Parts: sequence; structure tokens; C-alpha cells
Amino acid sequence: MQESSGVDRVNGRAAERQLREWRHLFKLDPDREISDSALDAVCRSGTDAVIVGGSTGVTYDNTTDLLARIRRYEVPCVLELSSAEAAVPGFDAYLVPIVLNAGSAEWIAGRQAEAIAAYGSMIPWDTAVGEGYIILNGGSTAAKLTGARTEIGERDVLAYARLADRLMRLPIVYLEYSGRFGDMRLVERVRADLQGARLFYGGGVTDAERARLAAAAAHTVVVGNAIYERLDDALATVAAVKETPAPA
Ligand code: 1GP
Repeated sequence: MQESSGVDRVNGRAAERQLREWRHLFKLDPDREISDSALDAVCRSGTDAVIVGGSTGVTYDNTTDLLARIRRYEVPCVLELSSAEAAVPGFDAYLVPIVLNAGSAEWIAGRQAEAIAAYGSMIPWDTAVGEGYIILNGGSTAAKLTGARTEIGERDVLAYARLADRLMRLPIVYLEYSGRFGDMRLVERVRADLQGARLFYGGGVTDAERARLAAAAAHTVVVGNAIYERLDDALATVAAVKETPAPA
């Protein structure tokens, strides 16, 4: 396969245009079991897209299996790629986390560069999108894995967000509280400060009420754990987000 030309890269950013429309996303973990009926409900829920991704135990095989099951439905399906071994072709887009507050460069520009060096000519650049992650729940697996500096205040969070938005010009800033509902005042503050990036919020959105709060603060709300723990409440987050007026 040939590498895309520069022109293709500029003109072919369909994924970036599409993600600007997303308000609600479900995130499915290939390392967790989900029944056919639960997956059916998730894929027909009206969510804008399904993200496939997880912090640990994600393999080529379990990613391929989950993609094949989701592909029975029309919902767009994107892969959040934390390890190059799980780079499965056939997704609508590829989200690549850059953990801005990671404790080691490995998670900022290490693993990503290694993957590009190894798979450079096969990477579908026109559907690859960088995400500037700021991990804020010190107890989460992602925080432990990346050694993230989670005990930081608003000034530092805003600085990371501006780095992603203004200097790196990433299309997504992702405030990640995975497993815990975050500080919506801070989420709102970061979103209002962004100039070009979309603000994704994820963490502890377990029901419609929290979904409304998150949707008022962030551009895009990501729901993960609740799918596995309280499916009906998770499904109710779709309408709750969609009914909340989008912030500027
Ligand atoms: C995880 O941000 C997502 O990467 C969603 O968080 O699992 O807490 O919903 P939850």
C-alpha cells in the first residue's frame, strides 16, 4: 500500500469532520464480555458512534471479534488505539491517545512513534486522529498504567488543554475521569477555553442525570462502564445527551 500524499491528508480528513458532529459515544472494551442482546441495544441506541478501546487486555483477536459483531449494524465504529499490536483494519476511524500528563514520554510520543516506524506505510492517515488526553482520576487503570500526574489544579489542566489545542492543534482534547464522575465546572472551563479542538468528556456517566450535566459542559460525552454495569441507565444517556443543548 502506498502512503497517502500530502493533498490526500488535507482533503481526506473525513473522520475529523465527522467527529465534530458527535455528541454521544459508547466505549466498548474488547477485553470485557458483552451479550448479543446488550450489544444490539448499544448499536441501535442512537449513539453517534461506538469506540472500541480499553487500557489492558486488548489484543488483535478480541478487537477483531468485537468489530465483526458491531459491523452488523450501521453505527460508525472507531478504534481507540493504545497498542500497535491491536491495530485492526476496517474501522471507520482510528483515535490515537497522546497522554499529555503522563509520567513517562512513552505515552506521549514513544509508543506512537514506534508504531509509525514499524507500520508507517500501512497507516491510514486520512482516518487517523490524535486525542490529547488529560487523565484526572488517579485511581483509574489508565492513570496507573501511564503514571499520569493527576493531582493537578485548573491552571495545569488548562495549560495541557491549550498545548493540545493551540500548539499541537489536535482535534480532540479528552478529559478522562474513567470510573469516576468528574468536576463539571472544570470541564466547562476547559471547553470554553478551546479554540479549535472538541472537548470529549468521559468518566462515571452512569445515568441520564449525569449525562445531562456532562453534555452541558462538554462537546462530546463518552459512556463506558455503565454499559456493563447498568445497561438500561446507560442507554438512557443517549437521549439525555441529545436533548441537552450543545455548548458553544
Ligand atoms: C473511559 O472515558 C471513558 O475511557 C468512559 O468512562 O467507563 O467511567 O464511563 P467510564
